[in-house]
Amino acid sequence: MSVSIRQTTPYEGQKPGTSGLRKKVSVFQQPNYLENFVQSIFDSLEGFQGQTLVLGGDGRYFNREAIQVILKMAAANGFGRVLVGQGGILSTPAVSCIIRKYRAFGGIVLSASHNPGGPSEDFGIKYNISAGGPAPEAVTEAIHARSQVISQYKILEAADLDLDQIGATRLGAMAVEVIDPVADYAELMGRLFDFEKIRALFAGGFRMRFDAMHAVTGPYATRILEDLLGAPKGTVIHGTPLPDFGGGHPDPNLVHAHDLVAEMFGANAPDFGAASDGDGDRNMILGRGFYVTPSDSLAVLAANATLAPGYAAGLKGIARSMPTSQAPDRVARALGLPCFETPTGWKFFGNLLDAGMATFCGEESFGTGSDHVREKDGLWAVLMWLNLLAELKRPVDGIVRAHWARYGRNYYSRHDYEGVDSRAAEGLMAHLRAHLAVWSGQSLNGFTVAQADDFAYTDPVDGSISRKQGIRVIFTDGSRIVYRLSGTGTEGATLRVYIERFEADPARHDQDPQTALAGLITLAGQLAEIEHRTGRSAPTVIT
Ligand code: VG1
Ligand code: CO
Repeated sequence: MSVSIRQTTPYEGQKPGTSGLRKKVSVFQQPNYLENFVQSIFDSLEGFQGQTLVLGGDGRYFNREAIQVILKMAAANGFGRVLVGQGGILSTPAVSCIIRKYRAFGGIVLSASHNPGGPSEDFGIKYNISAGGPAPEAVTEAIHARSQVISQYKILEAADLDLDQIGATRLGAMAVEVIDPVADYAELMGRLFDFEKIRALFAGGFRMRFDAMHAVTGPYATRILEDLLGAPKGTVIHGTPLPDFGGGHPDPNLVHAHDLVAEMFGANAPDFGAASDGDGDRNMILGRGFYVTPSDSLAVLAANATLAPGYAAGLKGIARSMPTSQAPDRVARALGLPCFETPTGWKFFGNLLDAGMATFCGEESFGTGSDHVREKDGLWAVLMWLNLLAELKRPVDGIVRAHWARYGRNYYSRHDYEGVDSRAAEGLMAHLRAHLAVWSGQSLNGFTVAQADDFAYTDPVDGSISRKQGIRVIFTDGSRIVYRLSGTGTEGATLRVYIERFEADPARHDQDPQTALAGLITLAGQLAEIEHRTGRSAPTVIT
């Protein structure tokens, strides 16, 4: 087997977004497109000779082909060993877990997360650092810069490897270990949660449905919930990862997890429902006829964290992304914990977790996690909820209502306008930026603006500054409207509008969020001239 140095020319726009490089499969299938990006990753790193790389993906279309290419390139570039998930499967949190456990140099995750898969859908690639988390901005910028000047890449001339047999093999001088994708992750979960108590819960007749959405969590959920915790067979639905996710969006929200939602809001609903996304880092939590917003979920988990053995000593702090509701802040205040507000994207939590400044983190976009890994973790959140349910012996809605009664309710909703013309979206953001100073201090439709700005974040650990992370209009009663453009889409632009209002009075905790937020929703449309600028009279997705 010999190493080839192949000549190549750069592709424009190999720029990682909120979470790696995401493009249509057809873009990745262009000659050298994947190779250029992988070589740009390796060229941006130092000191990996002889070290370990973790490699796996969510099983979507092009996953296996990409893994074969990356294995040969890792060998040619001098990695000592690659740990690759059987069948090319590893969830994002499992990659993070395995990097940390085996002290790997880093990892590569192949996924476009919640975006659809298939020949005409999306693919993605993301590099994770030795701490287990997504590469920080300095690294992703270096990768992008490299991709714009790349002229050659290295690859081993070798036959494809069998990814389906667990065991050790070699690719030139590099060791390749095909590993059980679930084992290390399941072992970690067993150390954080009281599996005995959860087993007893299921043995007592507690019923759950977990929708893996034909994505990566199928094998994880089946092993952990059904095999280890004794949930009845069939608890996990859509449990086989498919290259096209069965034609659906593997996005765990009220719109895309429709089968689960129908069951949880129908007659004879199970006690607990949950779903995860393409790569297993997101979660949606449902009770019987009840939806828990991700922001509330983070707040409830933080408030009850000490019930799980892994967090019995208490939390060091809580961190949430800026657009996430302020419900977790109220818990932090009550517990006397520091609370951090970071830009959107899990990479911003890494330093806080490494420095021991935060233990739980979350995003409104169905992301929850802790310092056990450096990614958000869908099944972790589900197990954390199961542990609470086993301890509190109350239904999901009862737990959340009691939480609101104690802390107040942060009504919250996100309105997405997908596939908007990119120039119109840029224009809308520019319009908002131009008006920030004008709106400050003004009363708009009866809401008085306390502060209007473009969110900038200074990392408290390394002092790095990230600017232009979203427009915030904050009102004197703590209500907020936030606008930002998605960094994960592959078609046109997606405008996200986040709306939040606090309600202290328990007598008013039973409203529909869209009704409770109606005044702010109208104002959000007016301030950004959404209909005029995008031609859209309603959002595509409301969560
Ligand atoms: C979205 C979410 C963000 C999340 C990111 C990656 O980003 O809003 O909170 O971190 O997806 O999640 P954006 O830029 O489209 O708003 V995942 O599960 O796709 O890795
Ligand atoms: Co994801």
